[in-house]
Amino acid sequence: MATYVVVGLQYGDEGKGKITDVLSAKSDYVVRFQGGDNAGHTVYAGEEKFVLHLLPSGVLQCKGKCIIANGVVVNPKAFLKEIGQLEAKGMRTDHVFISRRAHVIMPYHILLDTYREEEEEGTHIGTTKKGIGPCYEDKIARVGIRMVDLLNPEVLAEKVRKNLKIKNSLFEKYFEKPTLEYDEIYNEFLELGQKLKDRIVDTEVELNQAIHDGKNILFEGAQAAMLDIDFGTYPYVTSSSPTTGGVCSGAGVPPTSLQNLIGVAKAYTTRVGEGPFPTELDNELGEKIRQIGFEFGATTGRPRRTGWLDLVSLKHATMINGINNLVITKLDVLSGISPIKIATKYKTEDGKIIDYFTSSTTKLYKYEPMYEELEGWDEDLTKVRSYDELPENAKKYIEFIEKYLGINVYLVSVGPERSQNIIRK
Ligand code: 2SA
Ligand code: GDP
Ligand code: MG
Repeated sequence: MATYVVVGLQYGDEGKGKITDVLSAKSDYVVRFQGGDNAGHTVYAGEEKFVLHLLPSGVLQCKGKCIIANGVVVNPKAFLKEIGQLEAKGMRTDHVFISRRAHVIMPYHILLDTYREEEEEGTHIGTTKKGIGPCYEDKIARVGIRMVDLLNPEVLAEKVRKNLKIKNSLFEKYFEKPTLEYDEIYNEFLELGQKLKDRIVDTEVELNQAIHDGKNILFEGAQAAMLDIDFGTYPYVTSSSPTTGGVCSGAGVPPTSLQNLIGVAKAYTTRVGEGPFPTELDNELGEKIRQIGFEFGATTGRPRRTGWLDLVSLKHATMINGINNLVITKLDVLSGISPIKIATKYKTEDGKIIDYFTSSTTKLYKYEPMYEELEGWDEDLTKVRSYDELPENAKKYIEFIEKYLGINVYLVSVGPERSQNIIRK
């Protein structure tokens, strides 16, 4: 048996989709364990570009099964749309299954998410407005609708009625917005359940059997450690656990079954949405990185904020995740930039020098990153395929990261395509 977990170590968009796609060619299972269609995972297959949102990025290459496990929140309409898009391109989708336990994103979740973001006095998180937070709220409040409920007309009717009573009152009285019609929602979701019924299964049973049978399983994280509901920059986070710990509860597999914990980090940092970003480059250089790295939201198209690599936050992320294999992506984007800065410490508001991350988001806004400067390189890296061929300064950059984190970089990505990888022996 071999199990692999691919997680993001920064604020998302590290290139997890590309890495998952590459690894999935040898997988019997590729599993999403948290998040929903807020994710945007880009995969280039030859000339063709795919952006996966809810479906595992292994869907293109995996010869086995693709699983959307219990920890994911599922918008059935988004699911069918994505399936339809793949089928229109002649891709196979009969190997995609959803957990009976996964919670359903309902229209009122999307509206709540949207209205909150639009509220003048609210805390603007900069969400993707896909209803992710409100759906997880209902799950925790034990009033959520699960995939299995779509297959039971009586249960669905009761749950929709109860939820609408509360949500409609909120829409009407608090947000001063139109209310939703029961019949429309009930009928629509009953029909969606019928369309999906052959794909709704007990995924935890199958996954544990697969572990027992020694299959290759790849767990694919969405978002990233610094957006984790517990360990990220709360409240500017997503509402799930995108860390390796989230795999166990999000897919129903035991911690002892997780072997290769692969952390993906960009050679610099990006963040989309609100929240602290100590190494942000809100200037011309930041704009240059945005253009060269094509840093725009894969789901919403929003420009991503850009900045230097932050090893203090990366160390926090590798610690929480227990990462034993590191992947550095987008090294090619740094060609032509010199010097390159890397944050290794923070200066607190009272002048103290620290090298650990803080739980206080308010304080983090006031921390100043302290940088080491490394000389850059001018060479184009996109055709480099072996570590030895990299310019000396690019190697020094990689080795600086390895030394600070105490973890080996086993793959360096130098372009968006499947073949643009340097694998360290
Ligand atoms: P949400 O929608 O409730 O999960 O938003 C909460 C925060 O989580 C961030 N978030 C993301 N950050 C990076 N990438 C994501 N996926 C898309 C992409 C984003 C896009 O791949 O580019 O297209 O804008 C993603 N999904 C959620 C979000 O920005 C909030 O900070
Ligand atoms: P994910 O959410 O972590 O899967 O990442 P996204 O797909 O949202 O964003 C990563 C972007 O970088 C995508 O447009 C990828 O095609 C692209 N990408 C991935 N790896 C590399 C790389 O090594 N170099 C360059 N230039 N682009 C890359
Ligand atoms: Mg993304």
